[in-house]
Amino acid sequence: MTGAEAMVRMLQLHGVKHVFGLCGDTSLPFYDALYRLDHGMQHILTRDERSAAYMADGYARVSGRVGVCEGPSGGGATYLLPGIVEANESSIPVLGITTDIATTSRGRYTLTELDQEALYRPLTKRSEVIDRADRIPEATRRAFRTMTTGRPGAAHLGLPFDVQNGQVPQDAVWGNAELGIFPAFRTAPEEDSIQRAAVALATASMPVFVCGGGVVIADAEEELDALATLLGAPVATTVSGQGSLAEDHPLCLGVVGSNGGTLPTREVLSQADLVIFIGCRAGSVTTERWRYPAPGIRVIHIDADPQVIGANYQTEIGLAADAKLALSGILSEIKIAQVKGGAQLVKAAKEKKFSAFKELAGRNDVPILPERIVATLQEILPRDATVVCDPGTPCPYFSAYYEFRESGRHFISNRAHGALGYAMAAAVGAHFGRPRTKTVAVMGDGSFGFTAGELETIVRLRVPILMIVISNSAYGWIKAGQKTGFGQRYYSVDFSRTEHARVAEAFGVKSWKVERPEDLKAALVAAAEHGGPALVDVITQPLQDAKAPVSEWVA
Ligand SMILES: Cc1ncc(C[n+]2csc(CCOP(=O)(O)OP(=O)(O)O)c2C)c(N)n1
Ligand SMILES: [Mg+2]
Repeated sequence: MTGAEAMVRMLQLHGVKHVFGLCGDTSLPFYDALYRLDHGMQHILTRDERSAAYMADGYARVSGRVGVCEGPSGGGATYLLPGIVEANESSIPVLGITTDIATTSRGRYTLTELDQEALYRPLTKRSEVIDRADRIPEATRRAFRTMTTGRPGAAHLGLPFDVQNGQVPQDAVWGNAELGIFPAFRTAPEEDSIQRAAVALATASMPVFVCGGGVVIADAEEELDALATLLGAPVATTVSGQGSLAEDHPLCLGVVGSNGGTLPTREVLSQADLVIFIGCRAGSVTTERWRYPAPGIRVIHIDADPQVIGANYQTEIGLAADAKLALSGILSEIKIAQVKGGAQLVKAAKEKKFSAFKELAGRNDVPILPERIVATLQEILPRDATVVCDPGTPCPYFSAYYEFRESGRHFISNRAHGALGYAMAAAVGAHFGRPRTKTVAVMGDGSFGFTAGELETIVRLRVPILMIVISNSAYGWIKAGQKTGFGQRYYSVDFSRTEHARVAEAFGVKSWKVERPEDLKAALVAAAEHGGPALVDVITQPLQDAKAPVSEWVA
């Protein structure tokens, strides 16, 4: 068979069902193989490779399967990059396939020539441009094994034109479907560290868990619930860690940190005498630049990546292991745990946080307050809805105030790099990954401008997502930074108002524009119940005037 055919078969053998991408000259043999072979995969044609990669990312986050995206040489390879970086840094397995000029055309000023392997190398767990057709199967197996084992992450495979047309022996084409699902080949912690962790947890007076994305990635929600409940210990999460525990669980404190954390949640963290980081890098946002928890606190750190442990906090007990295996190990070792008073602390903190929120959500201010949007969506969306948030207004507001009442991946935001223009495409991918639940994209108007062309894809494929635009005619987050840190010297942050609903309508999306708070609920209900793609443009209070849960501005 040809190299292109072998690539298609290798994807199929690893359980791939969806490929997001955009065509190009160097991709013609690959596309022809996709056309000719019976493989059961759906190709989702996008209007920008950036979107294709974000779709693959959103798909992987909700499905637990490797997301696959593809694009051609040159511009395709450079445009696919942002989504690959985000996925890699967020520990999400996304395979980026780029096609390339023929190996025989290298060094001759061939159109679109680029050192793709070098370009992707620092941004992926593995980058490989395959120079011989017969190496395609082995390189693909290596890519899947790399992406789904250890700390999950992205990989890149380059397919030169002549390699796609080369020959591959039939018997080389085999794969392991288990490597299409993550995490694969989980690693267990050492016996001794499990016992020490169990003793430390049982004897601490107020252990507090701080969970990053790793708990949901490892599917360790049940084990976490059991351990936290046994101990009576609060569970805080990072933005990416939402879903580690259902957010209405009596022990779930919600999001801590500078983006979505609030003073009452921070106070609970300050009461801890032992912090257990799980699948969490203890980075700048989660820890408010390494101030909360305070340095010097006793720390247990569980992470699949040993590099993370002890990087930011001196760590008493490190468990370089899969979160599910580590937590169940500790659970089986804890003898008599005295139930701590975590539930009371959590209850008091949440009451404080939500009473301030509810007051604002109930106001009839024009422009509409962000709190009103969050509260209305909380009221009308199904429990298991997936919400994808862009940076700007959406991320901190949903992180702080929207309660995801089912554990698992129901909240998605691109927290590694926070590039604008993520949510619409990631929501499309999330829909393909979990089509039976409602998927919602909440965008800033800045983000909408990055990604509007993808409305055509959404209409063509009739993707029934609900899109909400927070319209404030500004790069509000930066404007808020100029307000609080730079004496309100607003410089080059305002743009003109776009009629997002009319733009979407022109693409064929059913749309609403809402300016008055009393009209918000009816529009959101109608849009959520509309069977196809729907968009609600909400004229919203400028972020610099809002009481956003962003600690830099509160202080
Ligand atoms: C690609 C990219 N460029 C620049 C930034 C820096 N940035 C962070 S938030 C923000 C403003 C976001 O504006 P908008 O999407 O309108 O949301 P708002 O803050 O107004 O709610 C900018 C420019 C970024 N995150 N991503
Ligand atoms: Mg804006």
